Amino acid sequence: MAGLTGASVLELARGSSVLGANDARPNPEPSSPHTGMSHEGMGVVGATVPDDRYDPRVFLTHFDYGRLESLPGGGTRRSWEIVAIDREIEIAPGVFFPAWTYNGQVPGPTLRCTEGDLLRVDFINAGSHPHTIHFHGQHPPEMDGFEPIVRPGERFVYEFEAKPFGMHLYHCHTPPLKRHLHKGLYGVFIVDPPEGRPPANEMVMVMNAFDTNFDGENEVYAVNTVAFCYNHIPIDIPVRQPCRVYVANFTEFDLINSFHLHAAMFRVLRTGTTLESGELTDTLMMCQGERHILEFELEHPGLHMFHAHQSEFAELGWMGFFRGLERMA
Ligand SMILES: [Cu+2]
Repeated sequence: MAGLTGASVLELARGSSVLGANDARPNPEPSSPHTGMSHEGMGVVGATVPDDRYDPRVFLTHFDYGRLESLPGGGTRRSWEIVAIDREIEIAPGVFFPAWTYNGQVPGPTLRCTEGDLLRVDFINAGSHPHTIHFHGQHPPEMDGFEPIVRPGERFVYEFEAKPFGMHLYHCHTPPLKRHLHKGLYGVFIVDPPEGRPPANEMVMVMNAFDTNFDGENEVYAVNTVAFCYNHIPIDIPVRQPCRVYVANFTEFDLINSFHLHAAMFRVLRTGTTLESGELTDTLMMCQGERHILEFELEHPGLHMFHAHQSEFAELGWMGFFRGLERMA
């Protein structure tokens, strides 16, 4: 796959029987206007059509805190309803993928709570295959989500205390795991420390990829599902203000993925289970299931590229830009 441009991805994907191409769709951005790149550069032609269930620009900064109840003996219960649904999603302009989703979106909603909360997740399987939700973190094994397998039409309620604080994950754990994960059943699960974290511009980035022709290799790579989405429209952030990115790797089929930031460096809080800033770097390697909090400030205004440092992944969709601004609009 090495060396393919986004345009080639599109041609490749159109050759697949499971994918549709909408030739009537608008083509508002034939290149990246902020970089002046043409088809000789990286990117895709056209744009994905906004979706009522999922927009990567909304997903980036959206945290689902659930429904809150105060418990009689003190403390807080947070509840969510998560429904597994089969759904076709657009992963690049005109490239559709037959996903299995939590609540109709890939990744699933970013669940957020505070250490010590009692969590209740009502899982309903409205999909066509058996699924579960396996949460990372500490909890009784019977709430771990590798069993029971929840069959289509069935439901299961997961209940456990949120701990330890950190950046965690959830995903389906039904065999064959590789297939259930790759189809889109995963999401981010953030447990905040009781005292919270310092204020920052917070974002969630899930590194993922899609095997559009089912050959066991990925054709499209991204953060937050849509190839080059933050390349077409950069993420605006104010300069000299703290930013915090919750990064997770859910890429299937490839052994590692990575996050590389240009023109700035970030501090790594590994697995988010610490309040102490760790290593200062600009490139972080991550295995599937690894997730870390990255904290940084942009010193200078202007475009700061970020991407996988595996060039192949970047060229196939996993790249974008932060745009540092002196003043936010
Ligand atoms: Cu599953």
